[in-house]
Amino acid sequence: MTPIDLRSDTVTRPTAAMREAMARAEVGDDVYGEDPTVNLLQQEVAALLGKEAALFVPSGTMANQVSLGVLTRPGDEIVCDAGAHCISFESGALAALWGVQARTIAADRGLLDPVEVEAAIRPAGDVFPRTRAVALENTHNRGGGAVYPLERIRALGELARRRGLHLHLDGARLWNACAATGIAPAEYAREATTVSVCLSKGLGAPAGSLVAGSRDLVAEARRLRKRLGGGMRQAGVLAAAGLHALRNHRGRLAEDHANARRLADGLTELGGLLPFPVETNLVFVAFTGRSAADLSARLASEGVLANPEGSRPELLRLVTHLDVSRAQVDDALARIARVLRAA
Ligand code: TLP
Repeated sequence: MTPIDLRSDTVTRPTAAMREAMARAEVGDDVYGEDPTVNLLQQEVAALLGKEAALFVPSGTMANQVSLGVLTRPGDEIVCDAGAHCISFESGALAALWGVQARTIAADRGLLDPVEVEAAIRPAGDVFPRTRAVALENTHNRGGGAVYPLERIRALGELARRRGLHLHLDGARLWNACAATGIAPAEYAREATTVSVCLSKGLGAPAGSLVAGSRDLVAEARRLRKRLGGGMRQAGVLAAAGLHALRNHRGRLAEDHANARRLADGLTELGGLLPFPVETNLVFVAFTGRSAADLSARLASEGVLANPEGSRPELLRLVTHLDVSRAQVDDALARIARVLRAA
């Protein structure tokens, strides 16, 4: 029985065409700035995001942390949603690397409200941490793949400007937000001081993320990347995969979203409770009286891989992606139905 892997959109394997692009890539030493394929990828992503410059880094975690590292100083505070990836799933990096703390807001679907953000900004004074930045996530992972309304981002941008704060946008799945709404990446990124985007989620590249911002900030990000050991040498083989993904796989994200909706409908028919509407490629589901850990183990024995989401004991997360076809979604639903019947 072939497993159907719905744990994450990070599990995709490079396609044959992507591997070919990787094999053909022109490369050089990127620590010297001499890898032409990395340079091209950085230019393309900067242009897509409407920023002066961009920097290729190995992972989304490094992209977020290098961004937050350039925006803050030790003792500063950032404001973000309580479930934000940059504080929930990055091994305590914000505190460990930069000496920065987070003031969190329990935001509906992870989408920050400007009024609540403003209330969370510290007053001036020696005793207070200095609020330095607001961190957003679009789409929001723990918000079930929620898409930020553009107006909300604009309002947060206006607030940040008025209060002298930076805005960091974790756009690991920004491409999914764009596919869901038709809004251009640069529109979502306009208000942000720094933006991180991933090539290895929905786009299907084997590794790689970028940080985008002003030329000066990106130069500083380059320094922090080196400090963290993220200066890669002939990284053009990875950048080539990223370029291929950007040029060929953004257009197909709508398929993943349609598959996610199909999965969600099927799960609802099986008695699953969906805490959030499905807007993109993430599906959260709970089955009353069943722990997600137990269900995840039982599903694995039927060849359906899905992880407990972690924020509630009964919540499972299922993710559609490049390596899951519509037929496999139907097959997964049939297998899930069997597991639910059996136990
Ligand atoms: N998220 C992973 C897990 O860490 C949860 C996943 O499977 O969804 N920002 C966001 C919004 C993310 O969802 C992720 C990955 C990252 C950053 C970090 O990217 P990587 O894994 O490349 O460090």
